[in-house]
Amino acid sequence: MFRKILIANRGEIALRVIWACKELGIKTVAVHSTADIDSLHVRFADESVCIGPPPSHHSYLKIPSIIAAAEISNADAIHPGYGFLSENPEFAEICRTCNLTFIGPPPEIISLMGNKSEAKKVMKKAGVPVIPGSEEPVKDYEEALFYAKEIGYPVILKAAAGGGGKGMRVVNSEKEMEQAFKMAKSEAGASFADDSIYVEKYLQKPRHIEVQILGDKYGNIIHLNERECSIQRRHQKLIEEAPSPALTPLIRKELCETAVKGAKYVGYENAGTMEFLYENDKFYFMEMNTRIQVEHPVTENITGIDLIKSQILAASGDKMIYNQDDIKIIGHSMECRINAEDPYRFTPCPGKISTFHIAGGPGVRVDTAAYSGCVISPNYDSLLAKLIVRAHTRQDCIARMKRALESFIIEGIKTNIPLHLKIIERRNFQLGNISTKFLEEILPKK
Ligand code: MV4
Repeated sequence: MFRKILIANRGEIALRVIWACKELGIKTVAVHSTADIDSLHVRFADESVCIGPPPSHHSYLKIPSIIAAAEISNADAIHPGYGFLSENPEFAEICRTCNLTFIGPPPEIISLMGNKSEAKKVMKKAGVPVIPGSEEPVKDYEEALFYAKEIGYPVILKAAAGGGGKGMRVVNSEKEMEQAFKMAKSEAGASFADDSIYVEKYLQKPRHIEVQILGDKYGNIIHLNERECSIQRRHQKLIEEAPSPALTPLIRKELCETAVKGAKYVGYENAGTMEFLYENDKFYFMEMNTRIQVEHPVTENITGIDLIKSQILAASGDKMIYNQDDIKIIGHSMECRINAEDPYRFTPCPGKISTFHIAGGPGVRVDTAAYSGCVISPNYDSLLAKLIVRAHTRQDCIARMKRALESFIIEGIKTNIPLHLKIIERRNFQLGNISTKFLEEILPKK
């Protein structure tokens, strides 16, 4: 087991990792930018190291500073959290070279899954259903036209190096292709080192359903069921829940077993997520995320498994202690991401929080690094807190979420709590009739 873990992150996820380490008896090292000197992750870690000025590129993304911090503090492993360096294969490789255990899958797997078109290809080979499309990136718009004709319009152009929405263009007809291809390619080139574009059938109103995977170093891989994350805006998830209200037990089993088959095929290890689009009772693999995700607590709630501890144990070489049959779904769980932003304009709203009183009571969990008097910096993402509830049924979860949102007091800055209340009060949300188009359909057009 590790003696000391450095946490290469900030905010609520850095604290979440510290809690897991404390319970496992592992010492912790926080790293922080100068903007985060008063942060709770710095206060609660056993040691802390300042790694640079506020901009992420000069601190939380700066590999040499983080490696140096691990070496001077004599840490034996690094937990990357989510975002920042969590899916950077070079970082995982450098950790390996420096004899620091990267808590996550090996760099080869991060790299493979980082190329979305390669990932699709390997999953197809593994027998996982994928969205119909070009198996390789296309070299020009004429080749894109060829595939589009074959699969039928509308199609979507995606950046192979992308994920999360950047460099995507929907193409409704032949005449839109040339321009859409150029736009997608230049956007991909500007955002990523690689401007390759591939083509796939565009699904009009899919659900986003993802499967949580957990593997050890010895080829034992299980799934921890699915999460539904269809409530998103501009590829930022707002509400996640588990289990998905859309799946029957039969489809759930098929989806989750397919995800495990795919993960086994690539020799996956540690925690990971297979993302699927689900439409007309069929699911299609989209991407695999090789990190712990923001929404992992809803899975912890319905399975009773601590995913962060599981990551640490798996990385240290422990054998999986669960069989698939040990995993049962217990009740329902839902998470609202509380952001420091204008609830309808969606502009970030940094500043000082004057009052911060979290929701509590039965079945409520709040993962946050905020407190009364803390300052939300404009340098980082606007996630302020994750409000997570659990209850026996989805309906009870929604009622619990409503009263928790109403009793969460945040003053001094704007938050999206009013938007969350509006969403969960919608009839279609309550009925579980949601898709990736839900938010766009209920928001006033500007
Ligand atoms: C799609 C799609 C429809 N058809 N691919 C958005 C993020 C990126 N990871 C992939 N995305 C999508 N890919 C096909 N073939 C619709 C989306 C999409 C979406 C997916 C999940 C959650 C929210 C979304 C919002 C808009 C579009």
